[in-house]
This record gives sequence, structure tokens and C-alpha cells, in this order.
Amino acid sequence: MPRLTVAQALIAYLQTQYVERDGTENPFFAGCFGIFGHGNLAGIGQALQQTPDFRYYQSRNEQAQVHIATSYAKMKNRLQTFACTSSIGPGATNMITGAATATVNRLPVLLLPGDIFARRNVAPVLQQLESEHSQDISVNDCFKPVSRYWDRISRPDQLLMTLPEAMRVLTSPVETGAVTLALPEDVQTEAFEYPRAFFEKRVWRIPRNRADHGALQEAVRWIRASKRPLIVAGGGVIYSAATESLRGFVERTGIPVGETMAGKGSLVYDHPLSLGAIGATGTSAANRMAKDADLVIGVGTRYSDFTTASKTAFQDPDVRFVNINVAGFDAAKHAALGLTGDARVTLDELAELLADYRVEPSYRQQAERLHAEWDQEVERIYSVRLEPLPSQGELIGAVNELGDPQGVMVCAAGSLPGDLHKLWRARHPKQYQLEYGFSCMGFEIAGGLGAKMAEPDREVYVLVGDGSYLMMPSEIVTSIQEGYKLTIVLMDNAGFKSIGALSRSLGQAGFGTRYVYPTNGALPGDDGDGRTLPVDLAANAASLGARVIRCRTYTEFAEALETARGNDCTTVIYVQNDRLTGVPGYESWWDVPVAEVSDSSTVNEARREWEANRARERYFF
Ligand SMILES: Cc1ncc(C[n+]2csc(CCOP(=O)(O)OP(=O)(O)O)c2C)c(N)n1
Ligand SMILES: [Mg+2]
Repeated sequence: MPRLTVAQALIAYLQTQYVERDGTENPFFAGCFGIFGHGNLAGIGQALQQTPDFRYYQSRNEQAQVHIATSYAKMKNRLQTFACTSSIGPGATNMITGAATATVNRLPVLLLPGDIFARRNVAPVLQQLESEHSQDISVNDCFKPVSRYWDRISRPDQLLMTLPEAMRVLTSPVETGAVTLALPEDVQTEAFEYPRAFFEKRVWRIPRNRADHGALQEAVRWIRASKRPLIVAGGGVIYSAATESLRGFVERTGIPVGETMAGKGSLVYDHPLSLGAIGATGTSAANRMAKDADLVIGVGTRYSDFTTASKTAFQDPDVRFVNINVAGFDAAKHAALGLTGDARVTLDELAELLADYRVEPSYRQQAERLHAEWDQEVERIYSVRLEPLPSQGELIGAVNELGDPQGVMVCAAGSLPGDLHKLWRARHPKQYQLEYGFSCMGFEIAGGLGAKMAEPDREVYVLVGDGSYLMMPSEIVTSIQEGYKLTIVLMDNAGFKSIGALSRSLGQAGFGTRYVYPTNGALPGDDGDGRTLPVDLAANAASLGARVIRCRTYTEFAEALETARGNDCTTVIYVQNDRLTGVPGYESWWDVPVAEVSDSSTVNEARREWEANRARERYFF
């Protein structure tokens, strides 16, 4: 019976946990990120110190380390992740945004925030939140709604029951997300005689569950009866490694595919039946086909409002849904016929049952024509050469065409995700890494680092706006420290291009969306003169240790991409772009409610437009 501290036992246990899918086995944890303080130094910190083969990594910000871990897990199709340790108080609460990002995106990460003394006699400890009503409360209780599993370890032997539960949730394709184990700082250091069997290697098999046979037969009848079927491919296609099965299914049946933010790359962009992005940030091709579709086959999608254009995307009065999803929760959405099961095996089974089924040739031709037209539109936007500042669309085109075709692009918030969803040409299923479940500003650089750690042989391109950059440039330092090269494209438009455009569409004239000095005691919107702030983000990046290339024109930008490719360390390409020139929307909408009463005529006008659009929102029963 080894006598170990709680922290030592925890780390020893994590080292012996493996996952296996399709015959491939790997350790579930790649190591542990952490920032130490009094809440974890003597416990987890000491345990990591005496276990060098479970690699410890520093981050600069606890939120960032969770983003690194989730992005890593995403690249690994959820088959591997990191543990993240923090001190108590602010170190712990910094991880809450990261936890929510992981859980919303259904990505596994194990969080180990330090917690207040279980023995209580020295309370309030530095950074303790006190309560008059209970001594069993701390800031770590805030993790509960953003975690898929939460526990507090108040006694050493609780680990025996808690850790297997944590692993069950982390490795479950259905339940996965953030798992939080709050670790009181005294309990972490307490010793216990743990049974040796607890540390034996354990392999968690990731199942490929099959959908109910009767539901499958019914789905086949629905598909055969449909005239205008459409597939909506979500992140589940990629996590399940179902992209080849999807291609086979599409080629056999002729059913075209629209892709969600997480699902982009499910089908290569130049496949004639790829309609590209669907929904609020979708292409003309996907959105036109969606409008008239009489059967939507959702595969691994949670139907976010961006995907459904706030429930306006599907306008056929009799449209029906068949949803393939590991989670019954998602399979049931839109009153669907749910095929609760793994995307790959379910698509394969459906393909077999539909061996003799084809869509009408005219329908297939329509999809192929729209695909080709969309490709022309991308070409047009890639070829714009805006002066004096380049457009975001042409810069995206440059990264896409001149960057490494086997590379990975990472992004999360701002105007870039919408433009990228439409314009990015995904050549392989891992090329388009958008965190758009939480769209968390500040994710980008940390997420880029996680992707690079997962796939060090690929070039990683982080596309980040100035607003997101200012929120969290910190992990540039970690990338330098650990020798993981990132190419960070920093698009500076002195504020929020995205929310500026949204503000204009709501009649609010860009209020609060620019990084400029106040004039006459107020921050100007589009109307004021807007004196620029003396901020030099390129110099900031250089100060963090990155190589920096400043460029102004498209040509300089193209050269910078070339130079960055040859560099062996993190390189920031700094470019200003036009704040007002955007990529248009394509027959879609996003519901952001407008003030019902206001003293502004533009807001009132926007409200009337909103009411008309709102009327198109569907309920599915
Ligand atoms: C943490 C966080 N806060 C606020 C928002 C709301 N938001 C979405 S985009 C955006 C502006 C992003 O600015 P920037 O990174 O410069 O990108 P740009 O819009 O200029 O392309 C804001 C404030 C968010 N997504 N995340
Ligand atoms: Mg900006």
C-alpha cells in the first residue's frame, strides 16, 4: 500500500489513464499546466516536482492554460488533454472562463483549482471568499455550472471514488467538457495508504455506439421520400473521424453538405457537393439549399443559432430533421428523428441501406452549380486589392493560399470567424480550428499553442484581432519558452470591427467599438473624429519575445508569410486592415434583439427590420 499525499496519488493516477479507439491506445493526459501559489504549491506542485515524467508546463494566465488544453484536445479529437492546476482565489476563478469554453465546445479538460483549508481553523486564508451562511463554500463553487463533473476532495480516500468518475466523464463523447476537482490546500498535502490496484493501468475504451435499428430504418424511409435533402455537418463528424465516411455517403447519395463552424473541413472545400459554411455566416450556396431543404440530416451538430440563422435557415413548411449524434440531447433537437450514435458507424450503416438511392440529377446539378458560383465569389474576395489598407478578405486569402496547405488555422472571436467561415478553403479536416462555441476573445494565441503542441509538425496560423490580442497575448511567452512556433497574424483595425458592424446594423452607429480618445467627454462612435491611441501592438509582441514583421500592403503581407514560414520561432505578422470593409452576408440572419423604444430614428428603423426577420423564426414540433 503506497503511502502518498493526495496530490501525489492524483498525479500517479492520471499517469496510468489511457484511452483506446479503433485499436489505437494512448495516455489520456499529456501533462499538466499550472501556475503556483499557496493553494497548490506544496500539494500538486510538490507532486509534479517529484514526478518529472508527467511533464509540467507553465502558463502566464490560468484562463490561457485551459484554452491551451482544450485546443490541444480538439486537435486530438478529444482523445488526449491536459490537467490544469491553479492556486486558490483569483488563480482558480481565472479558469472559469476556460472551463465554460471547454464545456460549451464539448472538449475535455481536467481542472485542479486549489481550495480553502478543509480544516478551517486558520480561515479566512488569503484570497478566501467568506460566507456568513456556510463554511462549505468557496469561489470554486462557481465552477459548478460550467463543469460536466465537479467535486471537492475533503478527505484523501475520496480520490478512490472521484477520480474514476472524473475519467468516465472526460472520456465520454457524450458528457465530456470541463471536469473540476477542487483541492483544499491542506488536503492536497495529507498522506494516505492508497491501494496499489488503484494505480494499475486503466484503458478507457471510446465506443462507437450504433443507432437504434428501428430509427435507422425510419431514417432510410425519410431520406428516400425526400426531394431536397441536405446534410449539416458539425464538429462531431471530425471528432468521430467520420470525414471519409461522410464523403462516401455524399458521393453515393448525391446529398450536398453545409458545414457548421466546428464542422468546417468535414468535406474538402473543392468537393462539388460541398456547399461550404451554413447559417448566419454561411455561403450563398449552403443558405439557398437550406432554405428549400425538405429533409435536414444533422451530423454531430448542436444547431447553434449561427448554424440555424436563429431558426430562419430552414423555410420549407414541411421540413423534417434526422439527427445523427452521440448525445441524445442533440439528436432530439428540432423535433428530429434521432439516430443516437457515433457519426462514423451510423453514416456507414445508412450508406449501406441507401445503396440504390440517389438524389434527382437536377437537384445534384443545382448543388454543384451553387458550389461553383460560391467558389467564384471567394475568388473575387480573395482578389480585392483595397487601398490604402488591405481588406480582411484578401488577407485571409493570402494566408489560405500562401500558407502551408497542411497547416492549421486557429481563431475564436471578432469579425474574423464570420469571414473565415465563409472564405476559408479547408483542405484537410484539421485545418480550420475555430473556437466558436464560446467565441472567447483571448482564446486565439493560447489555442494556437494548444494546436501546435498537439501537431508540432504542422505550421499553425493564429488569426487574431487587436481586441482579442489585447485580452491575452500572454502565451506568446509560453510558445517561446517551450519552442513551439506559431505564426500569429495580428489584424489591427483599432477596435471592434465585428461589434462595430453589428452596432451599425442595430442603428447604433458604432458606439463603444473604437479604440480612440474621448472627444468632449465621451467616446465617439463612427461620427466623432476619433483621435488614435498611441498603442504599438507590434512592439508589444516583440517585447514578449516574438519576431515581428510589420506590413502595410498585400504584397508585403504575402512576403511576410513567406518569411514567417522560414522562421523557427513564434512570428507575429502585424497588419492594419480596413475597419469598415466587410465580407457581406449571404441570405442569412442572426437574431440580436433591438430596443423596442428609443429616441433614435435609426434604432427604430432597425427595430422594424428586426420584427420582420423575427417573424421568420421557426418552431419545430
Ligand atoms: C471575452 C469576450 N468579451 C466580449 C466578446 C464580445 N465580442 C465579440 S467580438 C468583439 C470584438 C473583437 O475585436 P477584435 O479582436 O479587434 O476583432 P474585430 O472585431 O476588430 O475583427 C467583442 C467585444 C467576446 N466574444 N469575448
Ligand atoms: Mg479589431
